[in-house]
Amino acid sequence: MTVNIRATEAGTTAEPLDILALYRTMVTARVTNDMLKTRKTQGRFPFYIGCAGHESMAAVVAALNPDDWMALYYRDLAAWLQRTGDTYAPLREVYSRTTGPMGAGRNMPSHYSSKHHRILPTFSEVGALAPFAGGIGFSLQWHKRKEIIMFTTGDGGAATNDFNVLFRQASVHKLPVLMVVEDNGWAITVPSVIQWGGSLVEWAKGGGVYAEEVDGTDTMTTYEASVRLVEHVRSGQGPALMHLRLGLLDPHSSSTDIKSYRTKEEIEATTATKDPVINFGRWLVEHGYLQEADIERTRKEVRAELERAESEVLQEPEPTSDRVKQHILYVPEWQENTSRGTKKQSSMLGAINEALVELAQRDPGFFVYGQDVGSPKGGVFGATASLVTQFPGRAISSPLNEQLIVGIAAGAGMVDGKARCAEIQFVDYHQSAAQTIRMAARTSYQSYGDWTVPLIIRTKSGSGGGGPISSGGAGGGAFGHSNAGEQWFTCIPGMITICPATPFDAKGLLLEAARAQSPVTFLERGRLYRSDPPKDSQGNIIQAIAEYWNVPDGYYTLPIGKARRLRIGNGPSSMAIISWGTMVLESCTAAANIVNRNGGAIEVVDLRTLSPFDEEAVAAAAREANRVIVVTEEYDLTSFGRHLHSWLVQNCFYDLDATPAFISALPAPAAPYNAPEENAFYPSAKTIEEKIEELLAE
Ligand SMILES: Cc1ncc(C[n+]2csc(CCOP(=O)(O)OP(=O)(O)O)c2C)c(N)n1
Repeated sequence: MTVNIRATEAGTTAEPLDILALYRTMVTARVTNDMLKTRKTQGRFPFYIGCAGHESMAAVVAALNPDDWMALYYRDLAAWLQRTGDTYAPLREVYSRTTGPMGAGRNMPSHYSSKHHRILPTFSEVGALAPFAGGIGFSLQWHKRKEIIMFTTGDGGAATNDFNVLFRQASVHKLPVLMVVEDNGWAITVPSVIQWGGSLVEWAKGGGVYAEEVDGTDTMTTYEASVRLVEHVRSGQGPALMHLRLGLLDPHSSSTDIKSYRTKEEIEATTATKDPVINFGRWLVEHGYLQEADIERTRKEVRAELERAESEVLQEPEPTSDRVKQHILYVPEWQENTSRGTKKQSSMLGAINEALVELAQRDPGFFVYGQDVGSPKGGVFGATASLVTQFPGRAISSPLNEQLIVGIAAGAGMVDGKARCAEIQFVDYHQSAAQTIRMAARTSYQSYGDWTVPLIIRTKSGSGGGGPISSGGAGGGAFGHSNAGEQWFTCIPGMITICPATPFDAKGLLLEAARAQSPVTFLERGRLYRSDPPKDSQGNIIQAIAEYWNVPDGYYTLPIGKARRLRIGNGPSSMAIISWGTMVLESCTAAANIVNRNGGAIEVVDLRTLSPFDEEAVAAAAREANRVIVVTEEYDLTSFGRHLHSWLVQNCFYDLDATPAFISALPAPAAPYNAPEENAFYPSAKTIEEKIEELLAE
């Protein structure tokens, strides 16, 4: 029987509600839950987290259109079933079958995910999908699409930074986002009064968001409220928040003993009054849609169907260990791509401006999002100045919140399958976005390649303004403005990290980064933005690298993961210096000074891409020179430079005539502001020169 509940609502485009199908979906969720709970206690799999008490979420999903986007959390089995109708999927995931659509058996059960059904990949980190959901909403609005996104979380989840970021993304930009807080009264053992002060609804309204408190134990009330809220969002009036009151009928998860933190009376009262499946069944009988006997008959039918499905699923293949490295990283396959444009002398900042304009020209969906980037100044460093003039609206100024920025670009990339660019003003300030960045990089692995997060994070990094360190004071960036940054990104599986040293490489690599399906961190060294090519101590420009200050007009790309090998001097190299960014310029100066004095040649390997780095080039350089120095601007603690040094020892030991040397900044938080301490903090051409002399003498 179909009840066209929304037919009376003027202007609605939604499908009429099939009330009995909705009930059956809720029963299916509950019966699946009860069956899997038992299977867990029988030791059939390691973990289960259930949905009992949250089945009315099916009614919220019924108020959405099938092409709307959803970011669910682990209690949303009913929402999953209402959208997909796929009763096999929860069984496939719980039994880790390769046929599982949420991660091919790779993730814990109840982590809903399906690109096909527009369900974002649920993370175990509570609330972590929220900033991505804001990015999805941003993209839908940008493309003037009719779909909306629903984000769900528990009452505990409402307290996370991530959720508060989504709230701000949605309210500031008036995004088409429905936020549903499924308040079952508990976050493991903590009651929901601990999660926020006052009223959630009033809090939302104060931020300019339409909000309602809804009784989620009553399915028809939930459905009607959902229709109202969804229509508000779809009409373009901005986001809405639903505070959905529910009861938690089971323990938090299979790992929790419910009686250890909830009283017998409270559990009994919750069971008696807050069961949405029982309440809805009663309502259907009272209103003549079902007979009393239909309740038990439905349950039995569903149970029989699920047992049949389970026996089929148990015949399906299990993952094998040989796939453990699949879907970690997607480096684009480079195609030789030489620009026919005229070459001109350019700064790195000019080259970055050009690359961003090229991207905007080629892709109408490309934008840069970050603090100040939409101002005529083009961000504090001027990297988006050309974009602002030539493509107004494609450089968009954001609120001051780095997690918010990354979430917008990451989510938007998930809609389009193409990288959008987040600008983080100084790499030191990426820290509030660290979780979102890590999740973005994990997504393809977790979802077994179903979802990817194409994303570029451009950020100023390393020592402050001016030219290379040897040309003067290091810049006064001090705390908060001068961290190298690669130590924070090269340790993230699934992340590409690039750090160019020259304008030519900066443009070509930035254009290639936009082709990647894995997120890319693009470290722009502040000292290189306006730097000239490096010189030796006699003031001669070092030709081996100077040519890369000539930048062609138009589009060209350079390969990710390939180093540039620079030979300073003539003949076989007596030393290989491995570096990147500003330290390439310092290394070239040091090498030129030595070669001027001693003759011969020294090779400077400019890694360009730090992760994945060019192992072949590094090994070849070590094999030829038999002596190696790694030079990094990072502080001397666990760092990318240390990793590279250790890699050399492990892989090139028998090619080396001396212990590989390591040069870095000091093990201090950052370079101090005053010049004497600052200069003592960073390595410079002088430090490198001394080390070369020392190592050559060994
Ligand atoms: C960021 C984060 N912190 C802690 C945890 C551990 N944890 C898992 S579920 C949970 C409680 C979540 O409560 P709530 O959002 O109210 O959802 P409920 O389980 O009650 O439905 C906690 C603390 C986590 N997964 N993620």
